[in-house]
Amino acid sequence: MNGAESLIRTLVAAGVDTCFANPGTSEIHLVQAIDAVPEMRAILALFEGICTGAADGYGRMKETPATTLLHLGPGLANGIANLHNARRASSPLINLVGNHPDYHLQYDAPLTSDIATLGKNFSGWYKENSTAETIAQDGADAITAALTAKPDCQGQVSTLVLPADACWGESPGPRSPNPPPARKEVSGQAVDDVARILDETSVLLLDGPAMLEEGLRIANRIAAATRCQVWCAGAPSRVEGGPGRGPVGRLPYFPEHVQEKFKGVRKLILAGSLAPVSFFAYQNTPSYLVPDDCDVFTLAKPEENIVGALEALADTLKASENAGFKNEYAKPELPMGQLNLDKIGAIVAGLMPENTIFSLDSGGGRAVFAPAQQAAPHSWLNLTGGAIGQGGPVAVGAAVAAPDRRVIALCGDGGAMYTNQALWTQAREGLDVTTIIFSNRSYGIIETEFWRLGVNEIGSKAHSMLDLSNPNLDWVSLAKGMGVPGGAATTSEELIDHLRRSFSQDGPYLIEALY
Ligand SMILES: Cc1ncc(C[n+]2csc(CCOP(=O)(O)OP(=O)(O)O)c2C)c(N)n1
Repeated sequence: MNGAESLIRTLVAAGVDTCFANPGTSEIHLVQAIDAVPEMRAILALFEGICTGAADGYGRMKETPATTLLHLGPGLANGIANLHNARRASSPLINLVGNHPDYHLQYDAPLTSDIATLGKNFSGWYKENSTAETIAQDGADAITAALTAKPDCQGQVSTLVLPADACWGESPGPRSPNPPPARKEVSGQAVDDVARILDETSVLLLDGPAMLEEGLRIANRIAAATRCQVWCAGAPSRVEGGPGRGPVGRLPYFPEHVQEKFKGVRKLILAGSLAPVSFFAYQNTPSYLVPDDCDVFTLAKPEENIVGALEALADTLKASENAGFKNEYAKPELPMGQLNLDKIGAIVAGLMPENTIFSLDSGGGRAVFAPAQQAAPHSWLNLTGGAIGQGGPVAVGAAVAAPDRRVIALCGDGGAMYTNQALWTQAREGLDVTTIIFSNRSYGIIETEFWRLGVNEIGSKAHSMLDLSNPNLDWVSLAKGMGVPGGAATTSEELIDHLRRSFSQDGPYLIEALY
């Protein structure tokens, strides 16, 4: 058996059975090995940012890694923006990147580049000197690393750069999986310290696994027992929402709104989160957003057992099992007439199927968050690292990971153009993804930021850098050209019709919502 096949068999034996691929010549033996191992699913994407974003979405939903398959430095470079988002999401993910053998690198052939400088940027674990002897064990170690929470990288992207001769050389065969890594437990002292100080002036700030169903339920029991508030960080990788999962206040985007929200808060308790900082620097606002008169306590660090710490805290407080919040559905009324952001939010929340997975990008999709909270059970995947073009690719991976659930990608027209090839993979794989394009034909948020930064006139050249018209993007035609049906909506009635049509049929659908 060659090295490539020993690697693929090792991955599959450990449950890593999905590969989002865009290969080239240096990966041919890996392609051949994937072909030879029936349990490994291969999904082609036509741009590497789709492969990396899809692997991120898959990891967030499945909590086990998928792999990418990328072509040397340039292929990896094309995928980096979404690997940055994946690192910020702490997603388990394994990059397989082909490379020239050592003896070929010295000649500086055209595709030679410094892959380490690219790969170490976002990888918690990086290896580039595999041989046919070590490649299978390297694969097992890449999985362990991908599943390990670490304080220094806060992410679990493993990158295995594979010299072609490690793939084609004779190997000793596959390796057994390593034992699964466990999160570090929080000390009883930390739990007791927090239990002593929690009161109505406290905020429990959640992130990471605390945003899943169990963590939210326990946090709301603690809130009911102590009258503290429960907030989540600005962009947790995945938030479980819906009736019965408990209310959670979300930190706003703009720093002055965060400062406003902190009024009256004297104690901030971090549960898997970091103290909030401003997304960008502004001349008249601080970067660090915790007010001077608010003390910060750490219940659990991001790499620790956060849900276990919440459970121990609830036990210490003797918090009742019943957190007291309502377990009822509250579907918004469907509005009529010309679309605006609030109406789109209400319509999507009003019609969303149970257990929808939302994949958020730039654009107006945030308007869906609040109305969806009590409308139906769902998962919400945030834009974690601010690198736009995540929505479509993450939707691909989420749909592959959870084929029995509808995925709704909420994308700005600007952000969606970075990675519109996601539509082609959705069509080819028959994925149940409904894409809503929030079409304002501009880079709207940047225009807003322009005014905030004190620039009170946008000249014609500046305007042309923010304007997406002339020519207008025809999203319905773009989607059709990649095999995805859909339509445009300027009114609530049209949006309602398109959503109903999409939810009544299998496969992808795209709606351009002009507002
Ligand atoms: C990879 C990357 N490139 C550029 C940006 C800067 N950027 C932030 S938002 C934005 C425009 C978003 O436009 P759109 O998706 O149409 O949403 P809108 O702001 O109009 O609601 C850009 C270019 C970014 N965040 N990430």
